[in-house]
Amino acid sequence: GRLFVNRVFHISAEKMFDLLFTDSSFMRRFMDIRKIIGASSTSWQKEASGGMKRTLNYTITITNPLAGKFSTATETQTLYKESREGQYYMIDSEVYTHDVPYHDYFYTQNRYCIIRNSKHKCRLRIYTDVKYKKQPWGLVKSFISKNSWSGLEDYFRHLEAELLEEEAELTQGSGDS
Ligand code: YK8
Repeated sequence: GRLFVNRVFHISAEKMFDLLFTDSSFMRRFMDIRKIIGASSTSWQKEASGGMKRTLNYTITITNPLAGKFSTATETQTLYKESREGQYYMIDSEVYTHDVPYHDYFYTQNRYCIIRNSKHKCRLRIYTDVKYKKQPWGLVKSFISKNSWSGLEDYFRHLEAELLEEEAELTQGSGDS
């Protein structure tokens, strides 16, 4: 896998969780810019294992010429029971893109760690892996991974940039350090 984001933000851990994992205006705006449309989400629900789960459905707009212009996607997010509100959050997200070539071969697993650094700061880590449901032959596998990595890199670079903008707005004149 790859570590796409690893940075300290001047945003509390709790706020970071709210921005990324609730129906926040930040996330709605970000999806708008990425042309991710028709998003719907279940609420966070308690699991027997002690963790929490929610499922999102949306349609992504694709710029890769090798795929169609749109694909529906399902994202299942699991908040691990080891998470501690305001301190430490670990979320695994599995994303299935249903309408891209070879969609029955792969999915994407993203791991988000939000770690409290101080009252107003947290570290965000986003680690991504392309997983295979069935073993494709070598040529297909490298085709899938090459095209997935480029799309994922673009997405998470952009997310990081938007979070930095949000940080600038939030700290604007607040005097927090
Ligand atoms: C989530 C992984 C692959 C897919 C895409 C496929 C190209 C076609 C591959 C063929 C377009 C928001 C991606 C990047 C679309 C976007 C997905 C996002 C960024 C030619 C073999 C959507 C995180 C996420 C996970 C998987 C990404 C797709 O929050 O290249």
